[in-house]
Amino acid sequence: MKVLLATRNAGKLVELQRMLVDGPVEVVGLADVPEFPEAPETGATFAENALAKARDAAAATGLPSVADDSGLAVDALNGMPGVLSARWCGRHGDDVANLELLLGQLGDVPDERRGAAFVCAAALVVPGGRETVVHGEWTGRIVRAPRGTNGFGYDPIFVPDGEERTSAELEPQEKDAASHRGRAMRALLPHLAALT
Ligand code: ITT
Repeated sequence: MKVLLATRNAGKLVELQRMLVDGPVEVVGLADVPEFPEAPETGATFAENALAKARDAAAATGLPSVADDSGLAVDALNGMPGVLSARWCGRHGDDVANLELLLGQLGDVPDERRGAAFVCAAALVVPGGRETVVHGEWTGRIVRAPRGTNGFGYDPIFVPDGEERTSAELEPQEKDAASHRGRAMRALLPHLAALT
């Protein structure tokens, strides 16, 4: 059974493929299917956006589709950038500008008030069938300067609880074992297995 990973974010795609490579289904990316228009991300929640993206992909391709909507919720910014994480600086997908803006907004906020969480909602939509949404969260804090080259997005400024390294300094397997996306994908696995 083929399942489409409906993301245009290269960093996410690498992680999703890595997590599902030994899973119960064969995963394909958007590069393997005919192009279709990108769904606008207008939802107020990660779950709404993930479902909208997975529904669009399933309708356009006829394949069971998985979409991930994720972001960083920063305590001192009342949970922002949240669903706006990919375009916090005003340009979609400019990871460096997003991260620099966020660091500037936090400024000198003391360590004890630099708490944050990565959040992931993952949706699985089967054409004409079931819709499933699962969640994963990864708590930690925001450091004062970026460190590390692994991962993508806000990884260089996020230190997970119990760690001194940023998530961009973790090995890929270490990130997957603890991350919001890893948790969500492990929750999705039984639903993927049920497709076969
Ligand atoms: P698709 O909708 O095509 O999947 P997107 O980049 O638009 O791609 P989102 O709207 O879900 O996806 O944005 C997620 C943003 O949150 C992403 O651009 C990163 O900046 C950030 N993010 C999510 N997961 C992350 C992770 O594991 N590490 C670092 N940053 C992450």
